[in-house]
Amino acid sequence: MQTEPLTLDPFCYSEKFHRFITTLSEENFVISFDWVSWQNEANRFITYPELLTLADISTLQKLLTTHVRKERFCSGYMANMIENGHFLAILKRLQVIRTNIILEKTDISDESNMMQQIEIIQGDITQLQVDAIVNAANSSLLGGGGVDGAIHRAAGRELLEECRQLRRCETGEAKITKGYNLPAKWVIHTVGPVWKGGNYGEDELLASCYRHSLTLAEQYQIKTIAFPAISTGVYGFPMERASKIAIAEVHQFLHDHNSPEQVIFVCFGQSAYDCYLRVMQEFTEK
Ligand code: AR6
Repeated sequence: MQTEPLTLDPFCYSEKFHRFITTLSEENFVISFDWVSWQNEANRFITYPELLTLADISTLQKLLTTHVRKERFCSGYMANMIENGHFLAILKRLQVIRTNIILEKTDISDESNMMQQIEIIQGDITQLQVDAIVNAANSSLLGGGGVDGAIHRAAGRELLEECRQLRRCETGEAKITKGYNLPAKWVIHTVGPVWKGGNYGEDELLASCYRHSLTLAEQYQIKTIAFPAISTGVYGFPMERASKIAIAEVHQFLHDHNSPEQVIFVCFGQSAYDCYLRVMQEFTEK
């Protein structure tokens, strides 16, 4: 734990703020950690400040420690962040977590722990260093466009060879292969439903994709898994409806099982990302 005296000058915050920071340090909220790797992590919050609404308690500790330790705070990424007014968001998130703590009378409630296992990011799933990425495939498993095409391109021809041996995969089911040239060790191929207006079992089939993928992940002791927004591209499933199903299914699975440890929803583009964040927010407030 850091024990240095807190120096907030030249940042002239209010008396109330000063008291708040002092309380935090008394509560051991100021911690030691690896500053170098933290720079990258902190950068995510600058690019996507909305992530603050989902930050876990150790991230908040780092954010606040960075802030309290003025010299890092001035020279590093955090300066921009605080100047852009996101510090309030950090405090708000802290307040939410603290309310949970008080309500549950435990360190952190099971529910908030579970929500911390879910992460939403924007990006290209093929770049992720996770144990497994999920592919929104078609039932032939022989590749196609969208995320399927991107995964096959990045993994190389060996992936296609292994997929060929698997033969087919039915809608709502999942099969696993190695990741070959991908940073991810495994690829879980699942086939989402084609959207036909919503009255042809599409919701249940999509939910089944998430359940089967997570079941395979558990069998293969996969700790971190990333999902694209299955069926929302070529297959035309409406994004908001699909993201509600995705979040609800993952939440239920994490509630009923001890693994995987981390589930990442990878959104391709700003509007998908905004949608997931909004749906996740609504879900946590329920
Ligand atoms: N990383 C993350 N998400 C991506 C990426 C990427 N690199 N590329 C696209 N997405 P889609 P589907 C998003 O069409 O609707 C294929 O041809 C995309 O923006 O890939 O399940 C298959 O072979 C969208 O939100 O999959 C099938 O024939 C989501 O991934 C068919 O498409 C899913 O879009 C499957 O259609």
